[in-house]
Amino acid sequence: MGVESTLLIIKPDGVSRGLVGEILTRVERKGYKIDRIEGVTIDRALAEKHYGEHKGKDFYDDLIEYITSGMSVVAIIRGENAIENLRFLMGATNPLDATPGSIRGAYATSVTHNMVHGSDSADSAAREIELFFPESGR
Ligand code: IDP
Ligand code: MG
Repeated sequence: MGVESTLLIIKPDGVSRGLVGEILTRVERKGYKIDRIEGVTIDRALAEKHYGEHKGKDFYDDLIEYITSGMSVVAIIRGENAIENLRFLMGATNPLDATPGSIRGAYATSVTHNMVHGSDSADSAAREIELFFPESGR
């Protein structure tokens, strides 16, 4: 609650489909600020740290393959209740469950390729921001 920072990732399909501007526009129009942003091809080591909680699950290998498959855009997003609200803007993990007005509901077609990532808690946000922007000084 209050003013929070969270990590947004526009996954490789979002970048390759040319939806970076569309997604950032939604985030900015909601009222959030982009504190840091960069394009990066996530390597395997970073992907495994970021998604460590999912190691051993049946979709893990596909997930690592997907997130390392091309350039992503990673950003620190800041504002009121940013963590929960950004996930609300993104919609449910499975685009079939996401409302059509959400990012996943509007643009994504499968739970594997679901376009965006947002930190799911204050602890996750701190950990993920440190992972992708170690110099950010939190
Ligand atoms: P989240 O991205 O909404 O937080 P998580 O459960 O943390 O969802 O899963 C991380 C990512 O792993 C998802 O965004 C999606 O890309 C992938 N994923 C999650 N569940 C499945 C599944 O059941 N099948 C295939 N991929 C999945
Ligand atoms: Mg998650």
